[in-house]
Amino acid sequence: MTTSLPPLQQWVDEVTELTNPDRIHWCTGSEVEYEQLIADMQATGTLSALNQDEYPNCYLHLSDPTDVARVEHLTYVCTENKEDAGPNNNWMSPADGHAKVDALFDGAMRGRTMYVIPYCMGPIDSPYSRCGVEITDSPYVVVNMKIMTRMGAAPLERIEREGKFIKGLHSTGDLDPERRFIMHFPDELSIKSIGSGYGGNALLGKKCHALRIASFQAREEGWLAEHMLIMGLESPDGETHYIACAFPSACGKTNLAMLIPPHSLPGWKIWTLGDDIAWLHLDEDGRLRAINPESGYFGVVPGTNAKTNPNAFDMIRHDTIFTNVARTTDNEPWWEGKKDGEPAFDWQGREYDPADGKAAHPNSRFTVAATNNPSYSKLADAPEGVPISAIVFGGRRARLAPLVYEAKDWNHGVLVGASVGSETTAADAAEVGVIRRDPMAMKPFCGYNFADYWTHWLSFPDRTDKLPRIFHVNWFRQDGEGNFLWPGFGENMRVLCWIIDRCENRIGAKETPVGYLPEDGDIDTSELDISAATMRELLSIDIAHWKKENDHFGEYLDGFGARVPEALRAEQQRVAEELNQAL
Ligand code: GTP
Ligand code: SPV
Ligand code: MN
Repeated sequence: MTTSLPPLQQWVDEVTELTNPDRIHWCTGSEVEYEQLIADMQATGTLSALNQDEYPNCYLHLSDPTDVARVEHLTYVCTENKEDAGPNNNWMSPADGHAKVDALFDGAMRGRTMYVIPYCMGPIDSPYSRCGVEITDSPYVVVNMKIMTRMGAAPLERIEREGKFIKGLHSTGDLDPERRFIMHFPDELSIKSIGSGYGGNALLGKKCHALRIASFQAREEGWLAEHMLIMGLESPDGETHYIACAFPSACGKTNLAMLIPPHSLPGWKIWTLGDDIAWLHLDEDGRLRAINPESGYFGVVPGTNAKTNPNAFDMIRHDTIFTNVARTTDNEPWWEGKKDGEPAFDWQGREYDPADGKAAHPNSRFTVAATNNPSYSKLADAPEGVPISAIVFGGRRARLAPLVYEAKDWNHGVLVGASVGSETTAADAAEVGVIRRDPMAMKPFCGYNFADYWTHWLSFPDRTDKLPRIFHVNWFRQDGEGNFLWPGFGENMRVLCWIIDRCENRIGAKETPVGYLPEDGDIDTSELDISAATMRELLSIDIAHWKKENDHFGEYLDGFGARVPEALRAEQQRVAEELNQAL
């Protein structure tokens, strides 16, 4: 297979010339191709089969131990003007960026096969979908892209018809962190990534294309590319509301997107459309509609068990690629929080010794087709997407943020999203557990200056009066001893019910300087072992602490200088004044 599209053929030829592969393989996306790659990788030791009786078609990949997470410090946005990338991104000029990585790509595929992967982000027949081509020398990337995207012959046909595609060049290089770079060239609609084989660094359709490049395009074209799950909540009388939720990496999107409601809420049903990325467009009626550009999940494994996330626990029992988990003596995958079995070998393939640390890497992941999910929504394939009733921001905050609150209006909601703070997690290679600003959960993923991004968000009320309501949740509030105050997981449904009631104007709320909070008793806690005092604590607002937070956010905005939109400043100052009055 080659292509009838000259610019694509020309780019493949250029890359061939630069990287010098032994062979070129154009991916068709067929099952036969997938199985052949799985067999090849078992032969080379890149993958090993897990217990096929208990975990049919499940395989384990162990990364290089220095290559187990995204690397924000090595991720760049290359624009002519540094200000366009903004203080939120590492910057290089396009010329320097190309020079830096092209030197590393020179001859990088010698002795290897070069795979050409045409892919489509979003339903193949959706006007909202966008295509790309990833060139890689990693068969692990190919099989992951097969699960995570619509890949192969059908996307190639669309690319040839439209003549448009994002160029993504990837090589694992020598996996030396000193020679690892993830470069984005938004003006050229291209990506170059070298030196990592891991997830968001290497599966270029995901964070590189569907968030960094797409967010840049979305601003120019009037839509949004966001780090959001999409889920449907079907009530006992059969009415379904769709919501989109942005939480930072490893802060609960996958788990929320496929939760099973508690027994005390009979008749409610959850439908999953996506667990990580949403593309949001205004439709002709002015409603915000979402599609999930992905077709699979690259989800955090630790913590997944039959109680916390039964849908995920079932879906990763077959046809799943595990990355960096541990194994039992029976060759079953094992991870912290599995609540079943014992580790025999750790994520580096060594005999398990607790002195070496955790058995599974905290950022170990499963790759699985979305259709494996028992709560998969067929509308995930609908070209028109689904209408969004509520946008929900959230973070991992031991203190401060209450279980749930609602923004007063869209502009206030933009402030709420922009001021998301969260404890860092193992999803990035940097330090874990420190609170940082993660606006809209997009700190690692916004492909341009955050100040311009907030301006873009604030432009939506000029275009429609049918925008969704905006909320904030926090499942991670702790007591003095470090225990979570809220049970989380399926019980989060109780909070989502309040959100839907608010959207439908079925319930009142308490007005505070930070937003609308549930009245006592309005979050249904029936059959839940939680005291009224704990609920009060979960829904309490510490005005002095919020004042500090608001001041801190004001200083953070200062770092973006004159580009910060006036309306965001005004919101921050309005809340500051309300907090002062309440003090
Ligand atoms: P990315 O894929 O990195 O973008 O992350 P994500 O937002 O999809 O996070 P995910 O759902 O995988 O959750 C990450 C970790 O948080 C897992 O270890 C979960 O077990 C844990 N977690 C998820 N939801 C909850 C919750 O409601 N309460 C508590 N205490 N932990 C949760
Ligand atoms: C995240 O870190 O937010 C992820 C995993 O979803 S990765 O694909 O590596 O970005
Ligand atoms: Mn993510």
